[in-house]
Amino acid sequence: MRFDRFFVLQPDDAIAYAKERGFFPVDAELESEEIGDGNINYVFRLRDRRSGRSLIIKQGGETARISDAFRITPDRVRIEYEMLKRYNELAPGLVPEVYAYDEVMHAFAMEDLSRLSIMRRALMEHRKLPHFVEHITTFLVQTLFYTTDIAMDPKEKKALVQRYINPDLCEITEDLVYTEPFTDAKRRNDPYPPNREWIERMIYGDGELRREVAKLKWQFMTEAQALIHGDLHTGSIFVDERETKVIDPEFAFFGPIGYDVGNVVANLMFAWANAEATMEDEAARLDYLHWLEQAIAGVVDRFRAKFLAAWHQDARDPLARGIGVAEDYVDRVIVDSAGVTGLELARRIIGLAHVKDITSISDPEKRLKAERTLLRAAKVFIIDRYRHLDGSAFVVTLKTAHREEEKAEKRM
Ligand code: SR1
Ligand code: MG
Repeated sequence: MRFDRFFVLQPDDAIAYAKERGFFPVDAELESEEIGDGNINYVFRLRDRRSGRSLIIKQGGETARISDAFRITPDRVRIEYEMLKRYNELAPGLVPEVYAYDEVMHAFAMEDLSRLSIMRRALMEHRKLPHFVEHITTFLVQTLFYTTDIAMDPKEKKALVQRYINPDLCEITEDLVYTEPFTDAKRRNDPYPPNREWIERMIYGDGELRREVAKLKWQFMTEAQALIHGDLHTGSIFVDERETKVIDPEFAFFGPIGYDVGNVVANLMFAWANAEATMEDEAARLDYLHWLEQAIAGVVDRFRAKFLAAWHQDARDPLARGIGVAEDYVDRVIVDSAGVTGLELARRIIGLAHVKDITSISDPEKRLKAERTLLRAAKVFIIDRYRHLDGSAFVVTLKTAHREEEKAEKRM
């Protein structure tokens, strides 16, 4: 057999593999394209010219695609496959279907979603997504609340904690999201050169910021609150005007719920900064920014409302029924989400894994302004996270940072 030992597939290998595994008949006229644009894995789209049927094969190598410096266990592919199956049960319709996992080739097959767009691209085209807030908050509550000790049998939950221990991928997040953006500890940060000096002064030079980041990092490393996605940015979501599908849960493990919520919120803010910098028509720009602000606030507020509803309906722990217990719990999750919003904003600007929303801003002055606005907001989200308890507080921090950056620009 050709596929009884691991190697990284090329597009032609993927055709042979898909036929051998029975995903297509041997006489199918397959075309194969590697379409992965993430930092870590390889993604092949296979399509039968005759029937039009298509399928995705996703494969993980022993190092990250972005750099061989990241050696990461291929067991992450098993985690991703199992998570997608679990999500199909917890949040049906909001993830792709998955078909088969191969532990030798570190690959699995899943539904082709190419009728949809990667959300980051859709937002950079300034498309409004009328159902996104409802879909993503349902996804968040279904996958997060229902994997906490409040909703699960604690022993079953502990067995899952063991099953989804994910040390290599957690290490990437601990380094790239928590440590390096605030210290440049491994000397591999990659700030936009005209912004380097500002970042050294305003970010690396801020002791209070580092102290609060340290608390958030220990929380990420120790709080097995729920089975989180672990990388829920807008490159991990497919959308159109009707559908939303979450992909890529290879960073999943039992961690703080706010990590997922904060990632969604921060990535809507990257879209906000992109629209602010690139939309020339003022009326269209203001309209789109308003839609994004409503989406940011909506994610926080609808998450909170649905989380409380799920709690009041399905909490199993007798202590969870006490007056105010659910509200205190969800308030803390929102505060944690604010902290993570700040971390994600900072790391995508300062660290080595950037986002196109920002790097594609071609006017240097506008890119600087976008970056500094988001970094000012990031500091407030991290240091003053306790005063972010509802969606409007998140929007106020973003818009205040924008006004402050405008004032600072005028003083220069
Ligand atoms: C080496 S991986 C860099 C980043 O890409 C992934 O999507 C995660 O966001 C990770 O931090
Ligand atoms: Mg990914």
